[in-house]
Amino acid sequence: MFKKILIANRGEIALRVIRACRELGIASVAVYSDADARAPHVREADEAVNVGAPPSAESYLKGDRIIEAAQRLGAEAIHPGYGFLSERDWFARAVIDAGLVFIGPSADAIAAIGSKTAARQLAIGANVPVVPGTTEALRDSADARAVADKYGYPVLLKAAAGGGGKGMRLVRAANEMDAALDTARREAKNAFGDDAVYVEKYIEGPRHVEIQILGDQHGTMLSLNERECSVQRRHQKMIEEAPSVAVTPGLRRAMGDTAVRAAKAAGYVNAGTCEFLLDRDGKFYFLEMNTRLQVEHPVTELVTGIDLVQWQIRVAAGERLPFKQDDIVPHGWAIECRITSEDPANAFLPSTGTISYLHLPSGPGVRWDGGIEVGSEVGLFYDPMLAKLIVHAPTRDAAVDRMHRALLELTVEGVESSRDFHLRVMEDAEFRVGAIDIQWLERRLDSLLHVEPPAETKRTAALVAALIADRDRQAPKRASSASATSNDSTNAWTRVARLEGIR
Ligand code: MV4
Repeated sequence: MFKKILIANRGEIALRVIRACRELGIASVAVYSDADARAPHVREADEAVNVGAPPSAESYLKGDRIIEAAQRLGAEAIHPGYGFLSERDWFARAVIDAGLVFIGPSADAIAAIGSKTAARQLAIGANVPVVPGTTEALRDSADARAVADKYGYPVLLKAAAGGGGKGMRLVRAANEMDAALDTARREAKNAFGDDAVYVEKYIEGPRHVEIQILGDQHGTMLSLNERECSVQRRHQKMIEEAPSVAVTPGLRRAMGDTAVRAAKAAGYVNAGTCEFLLDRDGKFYFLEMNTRLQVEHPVTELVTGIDLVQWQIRVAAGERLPFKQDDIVPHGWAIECRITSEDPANAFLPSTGTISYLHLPSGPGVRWDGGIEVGSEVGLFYDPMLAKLIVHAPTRDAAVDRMHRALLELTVEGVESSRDFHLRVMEDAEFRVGAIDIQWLERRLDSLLHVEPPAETKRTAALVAALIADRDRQAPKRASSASATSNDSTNAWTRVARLEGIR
């Protein structure tokens, strides 16, 4: 086993990896930018190295500097977390060339899976169902129309080098093709430096269901079953759960076997994820493969009982997986909410500031994977995800109730957060029964943001507002005009109640 690992990341995922290291008796090295000198991951690691200025391009993306730090401090392996350098094949290669271990798949596997058209070809070769469409880049719009006629409208244009929805364009009829192809090419060129675009048949109203896989270096490749990730906005997932209400035991086996076949065909080792669209008829289609640990890995950990980060480290050190596929049975239900510093009432605009107060949920079945504390500065340099709140309970109903309870316990002050938005989702009747697809959140957003607060909250808010008004009448010079006189929005009332009443 390794004696020391460098973690090429920040925030909650750096802390998550530090925790795994500590449990395995491995020393941890953090890296940090000037903006993160006092961040929790720097304090919690055994050692820490400054790698540059606040912008990611000048610190967390400086692969050479990070590798040099690992060598200098005697780390034997690098864990990339997610985002930043985690899916850059050149970084994985540079780590190996420096005589270190990259905790993840091989550089060649990352490169092969990174191209969407190459991944589709690989999937087809492994008898993995893909969405009907091409595996070659389109030549021109006449070519595109000919292909679309073959599969039938609507079709989607997708960037060959892409992923995550960039360079994607829906085409409903032939007369839209020219303009859509131009736009898709321009977006693809800007985002990936490659304007190659291909065509897929458009699948209407599917779910996003993904399979977690885990493989060792001795030929064992396992499916750790599905996660349901349909609740997302503009390709940003907001809520994930495991298992999925749409997946029967038979479908779970079929999707798991498929994901394992795709991973083996790619020569994959370590943890990875196969993304699928699951249509209304229960048919599934391979979309793409993510060659990293994912943000939502905790829901899989809670229902399988397998510590994914520990096993990433252990298989990277050459250990064998001791599990058999039949041992992996989901237990209960897990839900994760991504708590972000975004203002749902204001089009999810990122909010900045200093965390001035923080009360964390706890109690039965509650897990907080966070990267913030009181005093943390939340700026615009990095991702707005502050933490993940994850719950585990025997059934989906109990998990939704538990998440609602845990969100009620959570207070974040100093920045706007998605907490109230997540509460509204837990109260939503459609979410409650799992009637969700990839368009559900955007369809439902307006009504979610304009619900009446519960009677209990309004009563508390009214009481507190009356007390403040009374205080202000007695001491007019100390009056805070903002709180006592605002009567236009229930938000201001609930904020007053939370600030003054509950604390
Ligand atoms: C699709 C699709 C419908 N039909 N492909 C979005 C990002 C990229 N990973 C693939 N995406 C989609 N591909 C076909 N043929 C719908 C989406 C899609 C989506 C997929 C997963 C999760 C959320 C999504 C939101 C909008 C569109």
